Amino acid sequence: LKPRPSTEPESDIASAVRQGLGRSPRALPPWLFYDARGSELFEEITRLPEYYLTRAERSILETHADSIVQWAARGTEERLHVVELGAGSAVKTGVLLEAIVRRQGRALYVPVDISETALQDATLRLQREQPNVEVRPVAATHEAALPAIRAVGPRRMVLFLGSSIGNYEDNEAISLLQTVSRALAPGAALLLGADRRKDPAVLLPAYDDAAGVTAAFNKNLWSRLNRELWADFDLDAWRHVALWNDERSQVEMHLESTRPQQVHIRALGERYHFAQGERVHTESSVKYDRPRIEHILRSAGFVPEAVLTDPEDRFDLHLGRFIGA
Ligand code: AVI
Repeated sequence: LKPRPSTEPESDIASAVRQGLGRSPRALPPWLFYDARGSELFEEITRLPEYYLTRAERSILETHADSIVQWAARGTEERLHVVELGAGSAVKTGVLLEAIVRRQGRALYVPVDISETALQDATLRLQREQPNVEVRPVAATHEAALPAIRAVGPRRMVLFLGSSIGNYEDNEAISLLQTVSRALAPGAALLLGADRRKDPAVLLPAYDDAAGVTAAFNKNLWSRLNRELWADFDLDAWRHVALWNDERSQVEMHLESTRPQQVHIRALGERYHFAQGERVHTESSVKYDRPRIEHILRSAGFVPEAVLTDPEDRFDLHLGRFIGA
């Protein structure tokens, strides 16, 4: 195998890794986790006893599905259609789609995700389980998905669930919502899941579970680079680290080098030296208080109209109405 000829443009993955390992301290964007194996491991995480986020959000959706749909459809007789950003396996969405079908007989559902395998699984399952829902999957970044979102028709309910917003800095989250809102008309509804700030004794196990699934999810990043960028990361020489950053109100995941080592990434034509104990920051998951999320919503042109919470008071589902930029 030879490194790619330098005249060819680098793939998104190659340039993200070149940038991330070139800066100090080193950090990589979390979207790199989601190759087919990474998406599978994430699904496993959502079923872990320690990872309360998915269960909490599901319980909110199950309890309030009909009133959420009523709220989203307020002020219009038109059919409501659903766009989901970062849909993944779309398991939680089923309960909302059922409520929409109860209201209007059928629905159009556009799941957007960068993982094609997760989308395929979701589409096949929904087609089997919910024949009254037409599924139009879009494997793309949010930006690239805008034309597909516009094509859904004027009355849209946009879902951004699972506290995925927490993987972005606030200014990035605002510009992501602004980008999406370019495809929305005033009156459109946004459902935004946000994990709440709480005791690190609850937060940290959710990102460092006893069965080691989150550690495998984090380390799978190196397996992906070994395969896709012809790198030679030795997985045994790295440790999964989850820590609480109180000042930034976020759980952080890092990969820590357990010895001094050199890694060759052939597709980049680079060798990287890592000191013993050096960390590569792989993900931040912000934990919110309500004013912080409301600020993000307002800055992107949404009025926060209501918040729903799970019975254990851990997770919030914010209902925002788009009023225009
Ligand atoms: C997708 N995202 C919201 C998850 C989170 O909680 O930040 C990803 C994850 N990382 C480790 N565990 C789960």
